[in-house]
Amino acid sequence: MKGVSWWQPENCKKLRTMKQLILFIGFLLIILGCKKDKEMETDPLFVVGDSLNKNLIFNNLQPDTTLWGWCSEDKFILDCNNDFKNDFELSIYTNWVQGGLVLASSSIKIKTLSDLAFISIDTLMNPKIFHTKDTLKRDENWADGEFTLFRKMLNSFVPPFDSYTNSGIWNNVTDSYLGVMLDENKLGWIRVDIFPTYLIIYDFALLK
Ligand SMILES: [Ca+2]
Repeated sequence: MKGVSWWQPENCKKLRTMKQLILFIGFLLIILGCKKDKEMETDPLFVVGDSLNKNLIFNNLQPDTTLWGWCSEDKFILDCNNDFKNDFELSIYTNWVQGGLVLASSSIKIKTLSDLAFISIDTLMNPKIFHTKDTLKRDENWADGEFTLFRKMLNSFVPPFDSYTNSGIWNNVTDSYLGVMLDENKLGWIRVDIFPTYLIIYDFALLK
């Protein structure tokens, strides 16, 4: 009986199909491997305040921006990823009485300006305070909308008169960072000083 040769046309065709399948699987594995590497590259520990991070879009305000909001709202709008679309707004309004000698009220806020902008908040809806070298994670509590950083109100109507009621956790907080996120996964920060009657914005950054 004659042996069956592999080099019959039908078997050659099968061999070609198998080769193509192996090549395809190999190609698929390479693609998946690259994707995993990329995910690992873009998901490192994000260290707040690390302006040397090469994956950052870093905006250093020169000079630093101070907002007073003296008897009218003063605000600063941030475009963290430089795409000409507004992302966040910091604002202050202070109201003074008795010829500007006595503070009647002060309100300092941050708000998101786009659907894909979020602020890291604590369980009481206060924007969280971060310091240099803190780690910001994607699984923080994130929220959009308007949030009070600090509010101060003069009590003129019930005892004890002329006392102040404070709310918000950003009371005399210096060289600290707001944690922000854009486009659902791009982490960033805004570095500020917040005082009861003014605030200073130093720089802001966002992962590319
Ligand atoms: Ca933007």
